[in-house]
Order: sequence, then structure tokens, then C-alpha cells
Amino acid sequence: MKVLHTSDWHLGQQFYEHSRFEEHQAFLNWLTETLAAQHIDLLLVAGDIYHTATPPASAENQLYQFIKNTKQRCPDLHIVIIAGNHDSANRIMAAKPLLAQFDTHVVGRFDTASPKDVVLPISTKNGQAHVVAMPFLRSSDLSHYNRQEEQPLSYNQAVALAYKDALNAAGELPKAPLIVMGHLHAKGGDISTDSERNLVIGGEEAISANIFSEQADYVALGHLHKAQTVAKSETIRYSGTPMPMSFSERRYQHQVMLIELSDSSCTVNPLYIPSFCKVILLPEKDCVPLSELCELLSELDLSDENLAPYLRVKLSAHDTDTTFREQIEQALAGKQLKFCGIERVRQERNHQDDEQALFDDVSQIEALNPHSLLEQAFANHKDMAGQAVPKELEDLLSDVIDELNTEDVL
Ligand SMILES: [Mn+2]
Repeated sequence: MKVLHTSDWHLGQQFYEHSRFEEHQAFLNWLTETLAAQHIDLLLVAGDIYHTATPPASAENQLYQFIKNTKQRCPDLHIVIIAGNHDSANRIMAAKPLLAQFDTHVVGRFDTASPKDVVLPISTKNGQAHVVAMPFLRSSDLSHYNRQEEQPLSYNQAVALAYKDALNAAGELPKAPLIVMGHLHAKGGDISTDSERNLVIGGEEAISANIFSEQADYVALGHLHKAQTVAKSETIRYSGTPMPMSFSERRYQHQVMLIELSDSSCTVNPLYIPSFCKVILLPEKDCVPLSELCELLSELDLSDENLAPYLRVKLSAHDTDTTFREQIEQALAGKQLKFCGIERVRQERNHQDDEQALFDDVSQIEALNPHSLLEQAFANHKDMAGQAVPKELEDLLSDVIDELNTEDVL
């Protein structure tokens, strides 16, 4: 049985105020072709179908057209869709009876009183599987658990309980390969620098991968935008978004996961998604003088691009020519572009580790702040516990950091 796992489409999203409709359409067309070419039996979409709880009608239309077209091309295909934190559970569920006619199963909400509702026995022409289709869990979905316990459960504990109940319900069914779907931040996942910053700070809401059970043959996750394995397991994966969600992802290859499941084995391989709409940042590295920047812009050759690329421009804040906007506009005149603004850069970063820094883990960056490290060192030292860091020492550290900054070492 062949399964394809994708997530975080964010249909209806705008990128710097530009509609992504055409880009989404190009992806969906590619997906339909890929599902047909790869003879896929089951498509899993692990949440965040839409970008907002009230997507534009065009985005909903796009999803339904995709399902209709794809079922025409691949009549035997089954589809499972779960709601993510961006989706409205009710809206996703509204079309459930109609979508069922297209072998498309949608799960918007988890009900603690009926965990079996998220367990879907899927029977394809090349085999069967049970899918635990767990949507994004809001605290309010889990409040019933708290009424049963003496001690209130943490969010993470309640989520673990929800998965346990659903997996138990799946365990009561006749034996078949088990797939678990979820939309959450599982422990160990990397965070993309810009586009998910507001999701989780310092990994506080990250949930241990243990909750998915050893019984699961494959765990299809959504929520994090970079494709990755979780807890070093080849079969617990985020597929990531199909397209860049920020300029930091401009050189990253987006992907979907292709899973081959049998009674005894599970192999997973990524399939790379073509870039349908280029994301360009100029200059790529350090800022250059305005005249040089304008030259770079005039030289941009976009004749090979199907869809107008996104372009963002960097200019040093020290460049004080007040006509910079006009000059940049002039350099771009007549070019088919989606302009995403001019970034005034105060301080150049060190670009040595640019590739590496693409998806820096926010918690790691926070942990490496020298001042908080100093505070921690004080708090942890047996002789100084409870004492504040002396001001002289703080100042000394600031001086050293400033010095290193001017030498461009940090
Ligand atoms: Mn999400």
C-alpha cells in the first residue's frame, strides 16, 4: 500500500500581501499528477489546510476542486484530512458528508467521550490500514479529562491521554498496519526561523514522541514547516510545508513523504516539490551600496519564471540617500515581480553559517544569550545561589560583547 503524506498547505494565505492562489494551484496540480504517477492509495493531509479559520471562498473552492480532479484521475484514492491549529474544526467538518462520497475523510475535532471517532479503518485496493486521525488539540477539547482527575492535568498530559484513548480504540479493531496522524509540536523538532516564531517559545509546549505508541507503523505529523524526522525515528515525520513560508526558507527544498507500507515493513522516501514561485532576497549576502544594489536589480533576468517571483531587498541603514525608494522602483520597472519590501539592515550578521542558520532552533538561540548564561551560572553555583549578578560583572560582560561585536567575531 502506498501512502503520501503532506501538511500545512495554508490555502488562502497571502505572502507579504500577495495572493498565493496561483502558487497553491501549481502545487495542487503537481500533487494530482504525482498521486497518479506514483499509484498512491492513500493521501494524508496533516492539518493547516487553510491559513485562517475563515478562509476566502476561493481557497475552499480550490480544495474541493483538487479533491474532485484528483478523484477523477485516481478513482481508487482515499484521502484523510485533519484540522490544524489554523483551521476551524467546524468549517472542516461541514463538508464531511459530501466529501465522504469522494472517499475523503475529514476529522476536525477530538471528542474525549468518543475517541473511536478519530480512528478510521481505510480499505484500499492494495491493502488496509487503520488511521488514527488526531486533529490539533485545543485545551478546551480536553477539559473533560480534568473533571475526571484530582490533580488538574497539564496540556501535555491531556494530549498524551487523548492519543492513548484513540490508540486503545484502534487496538480493538482487527489487526492491520497502523498510521497515526497529528498536528502538534513534537519534542526534538527544529523550528523555522521566521514563519513559526510565534508558535512555541523555548519548546514549552513540545510533546514527547512517546505518545504515538510503538505500535504505529508510521506517524504523519503537521505543524512544523521544515520536513524532519522526530526523535531520530525514520517513521515519525513532519512533511513540512509545500512552499516557502518566509525568506529564510528560500534555498530549502520542500517535500512530501512517500511511504510504502506492508504487514511487515515500512519505507519512507521524500519526493521533492518543484519551486513554483521563486523567493529572491537581494543582495544574497552583505549589504552593498545603493548604486550597486540597483545594478543587481536591473540585471535580474526573470524570463524563465512561470509565476512572478517574490523579491525582497536589503539596504544598509547607513545608506542615507533619501531617494532610495525611487531608485529601487526605477531599477525594477517593467519586471514581473511580487515586491516584498525593503529591509533596512542595522547590523550585518555573520554569514558564515548562513545555510546552517536557516532553521535555527529558537530555544537554542535563547539559551546562548551570554547574559542569561551568566545569570544561570550564578543561579546554579552552590556558593552564589540566590544572589543577583553584580552590576560590575554585567557591565564587564556587556563591554566584552560590544568589543567582540565591533570586531565582527560574534
Ligand atoms: Mn499549524
